[in-house]
Amino acid sequence: MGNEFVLNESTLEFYKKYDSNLFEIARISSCYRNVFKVWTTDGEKLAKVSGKFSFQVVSEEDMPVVGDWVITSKSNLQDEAVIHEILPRTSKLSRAKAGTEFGEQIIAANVDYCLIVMALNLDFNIRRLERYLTAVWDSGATPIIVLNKADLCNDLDEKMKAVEAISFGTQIIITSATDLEKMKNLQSLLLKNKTYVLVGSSGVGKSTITNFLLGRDVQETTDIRFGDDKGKHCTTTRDLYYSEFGYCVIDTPGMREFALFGSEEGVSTSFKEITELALQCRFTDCTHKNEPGCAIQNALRNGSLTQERYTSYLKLLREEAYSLRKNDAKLMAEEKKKWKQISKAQYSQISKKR
Ligand SMILES: Nc1nc2c(ncn2[C@@H]2O[C@H](COP(=O)(O)OP(=O)(O)OP(=O)(O)O)[C@@H](O)[C@H]2O)c(=O)[nH]1
Ligand SMILES: [Zn+2]
Repeated sequence: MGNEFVLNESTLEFYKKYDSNLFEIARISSCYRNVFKVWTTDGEKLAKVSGKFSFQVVSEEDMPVVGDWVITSKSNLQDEAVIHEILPRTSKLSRAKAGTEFGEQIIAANVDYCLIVMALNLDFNIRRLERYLTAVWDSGATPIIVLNKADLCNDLDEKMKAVEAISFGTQIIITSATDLEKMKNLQSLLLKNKTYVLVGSSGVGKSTITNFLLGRDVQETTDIRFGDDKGKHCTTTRDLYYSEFGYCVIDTPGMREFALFGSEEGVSTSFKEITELALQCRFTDCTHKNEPGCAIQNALRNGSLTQERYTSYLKLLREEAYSLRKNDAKLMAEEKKKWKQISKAQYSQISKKR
């Protein structure tokens, strides 16, 4: 298990420039400070980045994260692999950094589907679902809505209608940990060779569902020990799991704080009807406040757009703009750092010549 992963065409294309006798493609299954766990064709191994790799790291995003495909070479040293390059990411799930820190922190890469878990009882909240949908669309992964705890819900039809109204054809699956048929149905819908993550608020049943999907108790599986940089020992579990059914599930602690980050694209995808309405406004620069012929104000008046949803849209737009501004500042800081590095390298060249 685990070493049968299938690579897509672009991955193989990327790999072509490497000598397959010396290098292989591996997938990051866990990250620690300077050590990684990777799945290789010979199973799971520890890995570190090469010296050249670490020299080229400018920001955190240049470091491998769970789910990354990487090029590794084997070293004789205790069967430790060396990471040379990260393959282009097809998706990245991020969280905005806390407080005054700039930018995004990538939690996982190359996720195909994101299961947004919402409980059908107390946790049920359409505005929160909108937020998750937006963030998932931003990440490059495809959202799937999982409505869990169906056993605790007695107005399922009503709630389904509310979800359908905002999800634009996103797949919706109803589950309950108490109903084996429903759980098996969810499992049967997951695709081979695809990578899934579960997001959602605390207590909605993510761990319960993950355990079922992997057919085991994740908390109790394979702890391995290894020495870190300082020769200390730490015990830890991995974050990327291969199921015997052929799909992967990433279950990483940071995912629990998966929050908004990124472009306005996610907002316009998850609020498609508002984006489309805005195109019908008489003025192309309509601010949708009091201009004549404003399609959004019209929709609000005739009730086809609810005030709650429009408020939610404006709020998410504002947050996205804020995280973008934070990121701009971060990019500028990185650019500066890069130039410092370059000029330092040039300086040492000059001093060598002397
Ligand atoms: N009645 C009912 N209880 C459920 C269902 N799914 C999970 N639970 C219970 O809800 C509680 C929380 O489930 P978890 O799987 O730990 O939820 P989580 O989303 O992983 O929570 P965090 O770890 O806090 O993020 C547990 O007591 C579960 O047994 C369900 O479908 N129906
Ligand atoms: Zn308008």
